[in-house]
Amino acid sequence: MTRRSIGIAVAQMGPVHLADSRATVVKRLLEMMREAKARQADMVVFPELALTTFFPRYWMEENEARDKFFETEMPNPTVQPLFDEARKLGIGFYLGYAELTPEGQAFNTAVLVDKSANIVGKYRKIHLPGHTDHLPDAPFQHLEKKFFSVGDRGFGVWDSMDVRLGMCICNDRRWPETYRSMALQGAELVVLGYNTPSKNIHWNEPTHLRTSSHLLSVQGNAYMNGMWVAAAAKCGSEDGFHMIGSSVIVAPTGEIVARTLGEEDEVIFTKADLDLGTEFRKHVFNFEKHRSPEHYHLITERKGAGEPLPQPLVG
Ligand code: CDT
Repeated sequence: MTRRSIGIAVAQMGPVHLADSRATVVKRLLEMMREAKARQADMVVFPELALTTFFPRYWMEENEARDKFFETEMPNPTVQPLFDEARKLGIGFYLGYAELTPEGQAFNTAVLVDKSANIVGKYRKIHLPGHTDHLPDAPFQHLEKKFFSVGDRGFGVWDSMDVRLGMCICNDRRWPETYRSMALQGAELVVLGYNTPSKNIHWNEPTHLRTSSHLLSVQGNAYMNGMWVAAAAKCGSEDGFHMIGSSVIVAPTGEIVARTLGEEDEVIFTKADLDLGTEFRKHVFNFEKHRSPEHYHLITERKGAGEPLPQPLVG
């Protein structure tokens, strides 16, 4: 019997510098989209905030950030060639960008575009890392909490390109709730983009841990939810600020089946066997059979850690 599969490509991006125009970036994305299609991809995953440098590292007022780095329309004339090429080639994509709504709300957003170049899904990042104040002694800032509002759409899934898929963005990938919320809606694949600085500005975290914790997060959550995960980095040194690469495609086994080698623009591909996920969700992670939500109430009742729950006396 033929097994269900989807061709997934991840298009990692090397650095985008402050001086790089959106048009130059779109050219790079187009080139990788064509390569993805040539390798039989049904869809290609681009990074978080793919169209510009990772601007939350710079201190500035909101208005300046909005003028320089946000999109008020998607698609817009600069990004339109990507939509046109997707329609021509018959390939879907995930694209992360900074969204400014007509009402003036700012989000760290990703869209899911199908093979006819229709936007079929939109996700707004929920787990925003960083801070709102200026940290003059830090080597750089991480101002996502200043520039963006927390996403207002929850964790959705979409049936598109013959797969049920969900989206998240960067820091979301470190939180188990992200994947479980989508797995409980039957997600077979989660796609995401990220910009992860190799230095932690809050403590002296050894650099190698930045990559290993990224991999642990996506591999562990892929396995524990019986799903495929495809993660695309923007990486390398943007105007001297280095970010990790290691874009990956992870199977429901938790194993990495494709990983980038370098820190430049690079496409990786796999033909993902969707029935493999079904096996995991039928057996070890059969939610219906084995989950006990009556014991999980603290997960939605509490935000931070609190007092222990009263326990019956031993015996
Ligand atoms: N872009 C983004 O969300 N980056 C974060 C940095 C975390 S710093 C503790 C990430 O999770 O990769």
